[in-house]
Amino acid sequence: MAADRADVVLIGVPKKIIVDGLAARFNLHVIPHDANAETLIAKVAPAIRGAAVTGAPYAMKGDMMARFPRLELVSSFGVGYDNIDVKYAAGHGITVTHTPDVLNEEVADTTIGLLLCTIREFPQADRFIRAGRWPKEGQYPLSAATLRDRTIGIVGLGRIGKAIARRLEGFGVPIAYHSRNPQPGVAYRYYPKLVDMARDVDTLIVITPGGAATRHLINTEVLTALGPRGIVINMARGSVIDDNALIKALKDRTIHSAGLDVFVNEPEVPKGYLEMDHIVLLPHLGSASVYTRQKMEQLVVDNLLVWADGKPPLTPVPETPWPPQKQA
Ligand code: 8YV
Repeated sequence: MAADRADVVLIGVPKKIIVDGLAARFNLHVIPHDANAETLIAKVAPAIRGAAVTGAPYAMKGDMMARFPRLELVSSFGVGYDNIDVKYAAGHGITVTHTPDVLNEEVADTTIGLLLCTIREFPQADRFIRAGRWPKEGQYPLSAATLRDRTIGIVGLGRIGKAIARRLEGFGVPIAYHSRNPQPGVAYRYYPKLVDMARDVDTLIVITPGGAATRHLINTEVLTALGPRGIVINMARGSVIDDNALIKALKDRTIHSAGLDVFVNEPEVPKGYLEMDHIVLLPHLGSASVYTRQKMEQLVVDNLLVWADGKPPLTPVPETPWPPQKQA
């Protein structure tokens, strides 16, 4: 059914491309982040047929979806959608879309940047100059780690994992991967068990979806297997790492270092990480360029526009295939 001028809510940060793109076609209701939110939701809820969610920490859980009885489509910003209750959506005939592919290369670029910064200590060296230490202390110490003698294990060889692996091929380092199933047509060594891969490599790049299935995948057992040369790069979700285990391993130096782009309670970062100078922390920058974010925003809009034309949404998540099927 075509949905011209359908009522659509926007939950999250009112990003310009999304607001302009949706307001041109729908009755758009931007939910404010103040005491007026409840009043507006209560007023518009019966008419709402579409929603745009502009990324974590904003979410669309089942209790929120339940407030919109005519809801058909949730267009979510970001490739990860652990902030959206897709199980509830699947059970209620609601399609969820996300923004895959348009960010693959950017996130892969950021991963390589974070990897090199972590291995070669570039942020620490920058701080060394700014603190006026170079003239006093002489050359910044040689980095204990190098990419030259490393073996990389990628945790999650999806679209972004493959883009990272392609780049690493250019660096001439051996690559292995762990995921639930082996990937067809991939020559890298596959490990069905993460702990076995951790034992054989010294660098883990984590780029697997978040959510319950991967919670605390990187735990004490995996970090112990990784060993004292170990480096963990997390580009996935904070939930994938057991922070207590990682902080302890880093403090005790039972692994070498870590580069973290994501955290469980963003923008809060555990104090244990902030206190350590030998790791690298980024404020969730994976896809964060104007160029890539514009493409992601446009895809949020386009999914709603094609749905409004009665056509299949462009990028539904696998849990809610199109056309939607209401459970009996
Ligand atoms: C976004 C991301 O920064 O796409 C994702 O899953 O983690 C990032 O690209 C995030 O969605 C913004 O909330």
